[in-house]
Amino acid sequence: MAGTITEKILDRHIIEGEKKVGAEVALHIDNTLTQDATGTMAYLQFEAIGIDRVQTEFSVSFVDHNTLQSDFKNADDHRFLQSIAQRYGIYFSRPGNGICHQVFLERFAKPGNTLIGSDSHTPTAGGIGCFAMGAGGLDVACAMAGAPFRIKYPQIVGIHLTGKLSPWVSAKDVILEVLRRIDVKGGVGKVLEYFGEGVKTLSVTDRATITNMGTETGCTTSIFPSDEITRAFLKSQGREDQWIELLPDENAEYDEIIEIDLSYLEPMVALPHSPGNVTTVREAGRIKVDQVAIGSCTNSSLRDLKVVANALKGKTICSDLHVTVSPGSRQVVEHLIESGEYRDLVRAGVRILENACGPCIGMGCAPNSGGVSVRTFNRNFKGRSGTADAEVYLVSPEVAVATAITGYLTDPRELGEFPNFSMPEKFFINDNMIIKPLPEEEAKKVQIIRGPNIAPLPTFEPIGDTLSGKVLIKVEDNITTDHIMPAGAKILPLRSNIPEISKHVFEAIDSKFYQKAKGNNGGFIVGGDNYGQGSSREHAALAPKYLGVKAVIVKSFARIHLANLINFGIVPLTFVNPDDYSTIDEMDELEINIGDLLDECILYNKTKGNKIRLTHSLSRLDAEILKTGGKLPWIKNSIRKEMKDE
Ligand code: MIC
Ligand code: SF4
Repeated sequence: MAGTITEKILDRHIIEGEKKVGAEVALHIDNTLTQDATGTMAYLQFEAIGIDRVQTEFSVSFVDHNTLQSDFKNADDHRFLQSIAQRYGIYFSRPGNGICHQVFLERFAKPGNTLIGSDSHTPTAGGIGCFAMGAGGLDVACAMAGAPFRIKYPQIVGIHLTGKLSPWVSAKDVILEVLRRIDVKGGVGKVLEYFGEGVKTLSVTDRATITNMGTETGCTTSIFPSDEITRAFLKSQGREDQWIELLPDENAEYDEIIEIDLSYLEPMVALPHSPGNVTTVREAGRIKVDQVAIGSCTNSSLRDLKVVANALKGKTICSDLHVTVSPGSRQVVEHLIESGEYRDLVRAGVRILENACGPCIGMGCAPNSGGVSVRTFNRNFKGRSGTADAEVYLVSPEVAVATAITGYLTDPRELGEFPNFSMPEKFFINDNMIIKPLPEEEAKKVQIIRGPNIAPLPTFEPIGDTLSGKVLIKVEDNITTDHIMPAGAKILPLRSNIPEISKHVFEAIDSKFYQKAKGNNGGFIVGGDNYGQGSSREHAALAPKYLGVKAVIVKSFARIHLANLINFGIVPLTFVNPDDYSTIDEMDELEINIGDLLDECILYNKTKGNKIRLTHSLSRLDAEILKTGGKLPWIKNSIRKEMKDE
């Protein structure tokens, strides 16, 4: 197989390993990004590695998730992050500058580069032809220290785009269509690579909307070519010199092809409570709506907000609902102000929020009880909005604005002509909220500011050959990291304090989980398929580990969470026979002989008196990391050795 973009980039970045689907390869990582909610841990871990300065081409630290500052906690994190960025040679995007993925796309992302970010929507940069993956904070810390990032060599799925989108249909509908077809685990182990004539009809930010939400398929990443449109975008951002052409060869072969004729697409919607629960807005029917929330890293570009502003021009939002807009970046805001479109939004009654994640991660603007919220975001997991019984629908900015006007989930084609607006040829470039790395000698003098919210990293012991304990919880398929380690305005401020945040593990599913884990000296988690889908938050592994969870036994795992479990010394095991799932119950007493973790192992269910075969997808290195008690203890010597051997 030759000539896909994925192969071209991987060929230039593979340091070790065989180019064979499923085989582990080690990749050189050019750039990293972190955001505040995962960043504090990532930088504490980077410090623990003991390297003096980041080893990447460049690394960027953003503050965008947690900006409420309802007490000292957030503010402590922000101070810590700024000082640590200065100490170790990292760019720092100050709070208020914008959502990490939007700002990274505008000001940093480079076609042909590899990027990992401690946020699952890092593939947004795939819109510019960057091979960008979400990862746990510890893996990002390792990449900052110069270590390679390991992935399973992916299957390459070609998504062949033909035709052109109709008015009122946009990039969000394309990715919702992909999700309709392959659902929330259809992308596991795969890269979704877009090609074909239809690609030329999509702008870079359209493409970024698609690669952003590709994450919801569980894929390793999604990527678009870097073509003349990419060049024009980089030029408009004053970065044309960073453009390289990156096209698939004529004879590029894909492991699988998905055909999408853009002209046939219509406005789509993901119904509660899964991004894969997709249908057309037409089929969903007229649903009464209480809130419309526009923004997030999926749909907060200038183009998206211009659609909203222009459709609302001279109108007032429906009196029955609230509308929020969270712009993606200051650049977007500046343009909206300059063009007068900001005023159109304000006059229509929109509540304009900060350029940050905001309601997407439950940081304010939770819907009313049982409320219906229509959002341009990428996730609608139950409770994520901050209201346990809210119903969240995911749509394009076009559907959102039509809904804001009528008060019902509305097909935007009912609004008549698509509004006319123009995009700037050159964006306002103002990087005054991005603090540049200091020269090395000056950086060494920087004092790191650690407020009381920055708790020390917990340490863990090596793992023995036999694991025993009780099943603390048994869960179903598609459990998200939001279920395991909730976020939102109450819990997000605890991200830098593992003992505190661990009190909230599985809170929404089982309010007694913390007590059970404590009372039984830890134990096991049993789950179904696609366990740990969603975010990259390593707290969903780190906090259970802190509570003594020894192994997670499921039918299958989501990629980033699986890596996080290994990193923190929780053994990830899968049933050889998925039917065995039904034989285990909560509070069963188990004993698992894991040996050296190079083979299958046997679970002995003492309560039921039966034996079950378990397996795993661990490499030799993973097994070694696990047995050492996780990547942090392993890292101090091994990472340094790995870097010396290169
Ligand atoms: C999310 O969208 O769930 C988040 C919040 O951005 C997470 C990261 C986190 O939990 O801090 C993600 O997607 O990785
Ligand atoms: Fe922020 Fe939401 Fe994007 Fe996560 S999905 S990075 S919370 S905007």
